[in-house]
Amino acid sequence: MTDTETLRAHIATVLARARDRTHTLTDAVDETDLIAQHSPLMSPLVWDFAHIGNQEELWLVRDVGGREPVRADIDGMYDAFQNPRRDRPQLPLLRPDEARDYTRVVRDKVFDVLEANALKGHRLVDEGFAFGMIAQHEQQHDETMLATHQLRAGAAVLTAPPPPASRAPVAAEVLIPGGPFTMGTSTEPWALDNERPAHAVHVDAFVIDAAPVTNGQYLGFIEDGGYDDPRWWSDAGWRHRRTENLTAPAHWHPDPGGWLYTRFGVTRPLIPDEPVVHVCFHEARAYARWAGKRLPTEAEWEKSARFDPATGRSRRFPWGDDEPDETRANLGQRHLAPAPVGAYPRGASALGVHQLIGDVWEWTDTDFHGYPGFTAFPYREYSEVFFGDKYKVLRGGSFGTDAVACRGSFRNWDLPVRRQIFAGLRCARDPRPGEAG
Ligand code: AVJ
Ligand code: FE
Repeated sequence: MTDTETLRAHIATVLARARDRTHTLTDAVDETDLIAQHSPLMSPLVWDFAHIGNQEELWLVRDVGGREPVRADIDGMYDAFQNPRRDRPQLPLLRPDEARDYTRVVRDKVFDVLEANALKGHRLVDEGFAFGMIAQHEQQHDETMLATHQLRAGAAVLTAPPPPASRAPVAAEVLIPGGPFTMGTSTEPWALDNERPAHAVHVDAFVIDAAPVTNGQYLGFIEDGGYDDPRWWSDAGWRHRRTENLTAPAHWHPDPGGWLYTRFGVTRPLIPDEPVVHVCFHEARAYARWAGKRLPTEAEWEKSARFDPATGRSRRFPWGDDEPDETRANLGQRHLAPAPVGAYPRGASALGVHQLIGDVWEWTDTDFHGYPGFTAFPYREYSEVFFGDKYKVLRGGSFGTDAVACRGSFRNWDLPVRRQIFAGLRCARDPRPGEAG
């Protein structure tokens, strides 16, 4: 096979994987459930479904393919900026069967375009970028739809085997040496605009947790009265904790026998060594303060994940440059839960930090900004319009993130009050005197 044929086959595989997942998420519930709004924070599932098709039509059928529109009349309805999530149920949306037909018609045309395209000669198609961007877009909405499933009431409809039960020993913390490292990328072909360009960043020596904070550790914060002690919270965080009356992560329920939690319609006792999930930035920050630590900066997180002290290079993933597989990371909704600490020793970074990729998104202490030399590509509304001090960066991906939309340089962001996403944390701290060698 030529390189172009190999790339086409790869694109076909990731597009098909995304569509299979979209169907898993939408076939699992009935028509009423697809149209319903399960939370004002989320779209009806059927909006995500048709929006996936509409973005694919805009970029791959019309722009890359130069073909006639399939449904130009629905562009406005599926433009996320014209329609806030809470208003989407009121739109005259495509019915579930129409959304299914529409996305299939678009996909058939995309395969046609893919066959005809040289995948080089223009920045949008070089190395299949636009196709990779659209596969990532569908997977991002699939993760959002999975979060909608977590918010919907009723019996369980999704199934998956549990994450690996193995628990390799993991140190408590790892010292990361001070010095420069390369942050971001200029070579990763499907990296999105906000991951670019590669640039040198100096980071002072710091200490980072070797694993995400677990339910058991987080319970220590709760039992110590952490939710009632303003010392651990920022002013904005404390105000938010009071207005929303936060007392525990979302989906936790106190029970005479201990805490229970509900996940995708099933209620169980907490697993103590499973990473905590469904905490907002304010809770993550308060936990870190209580623990005598802080959240890592985004640069610290990325250095922990990518820096190889033997070569001075930044790797694509913690374990090296090879694509993720099921022995390295808990990704892609393969399991419907984060894996216990120690489940992925083969996924550890060069410096011995575990479970950076997959399991839970990790809140960082950094606002979402463009890197030096950032240019919006191919559209400002992907990243640039969110830059500023309102959004916090999250890193690493969750069990609901597909491998195509996850790498050491990948950046996610959300408001500091959001906790419907699959977000947890790990802590960092400054070295103690003498500790940094
Ligand atoms: C990168 C996850 C914040 O879902 O809002 C989907 C991804 N952008 N459609 C989001 C996205 C446009 C985005 N996040
Ligand atoms: Fe979108």
